[in-house]
Amino acid sequence: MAAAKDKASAAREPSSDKKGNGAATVPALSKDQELFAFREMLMIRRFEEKAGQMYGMGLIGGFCHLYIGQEAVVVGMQMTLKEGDQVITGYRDHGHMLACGMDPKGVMAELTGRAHGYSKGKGGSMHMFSAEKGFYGGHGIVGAMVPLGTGLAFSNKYRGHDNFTVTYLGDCANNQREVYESFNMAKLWKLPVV
Ligand SMILES: Cc1ncc(C[n+]2csc(CCOP(=O)(O)OP(=O)(O)O)c2C)c(N)n1
Repeated sequence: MAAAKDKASAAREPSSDKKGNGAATVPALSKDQELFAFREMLMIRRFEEKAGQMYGMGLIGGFCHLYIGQEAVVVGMQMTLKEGDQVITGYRDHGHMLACGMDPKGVMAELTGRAHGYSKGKGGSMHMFSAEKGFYGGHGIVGAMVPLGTGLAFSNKYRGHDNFTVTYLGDCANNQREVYESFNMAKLWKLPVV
């Protein structure tokens, strides 16, 4: 037990190897950052639990893809971004919207088809946007966010903006043609792809 505890605390120590040569690197988060991350993840989890419940009750029409279990992915990524960076994803998008700082009430209003939802109640779970918060959807077509995200990244370069575009995709999108075409375009436009 003691050994397991030691291992757990050692894993949380920031790595001194900044180059990550062979060693796993753990970001050094302050207590405030950890609390922020925890609150964000919990907010997403509670939102999704409620959305799932409401979907089961027939209060949400159309599709409703939940992000339960992946909260750390969007919260961690979001904490690395700065003002003006963009985020785009597929249809499993509630967690991304909340992590981007979109109003949970606006997202829930959209899910329940209300006029004050992010797409005036006409888009639903898969189609919400907020350019103000840097969130570019919400796309129902598997893989479609990749060329769109590449276009966003190109717009940053074209306009001389020092910004980053995060494009999320599921593993099922990996063999879609447009993903490879996007990589080719990114190469042609000399966009740094991480
Ligand atoms: C071009 C296209 N083909 C098929 C579908 C139907 N479809 C909806 S969800 C899905 C699976 C997607 O899996 P993945 O991208 O791994 O995302 P996950 O649901 O696992 O988060 C498919 C094939 C679609 N929406 N778009």
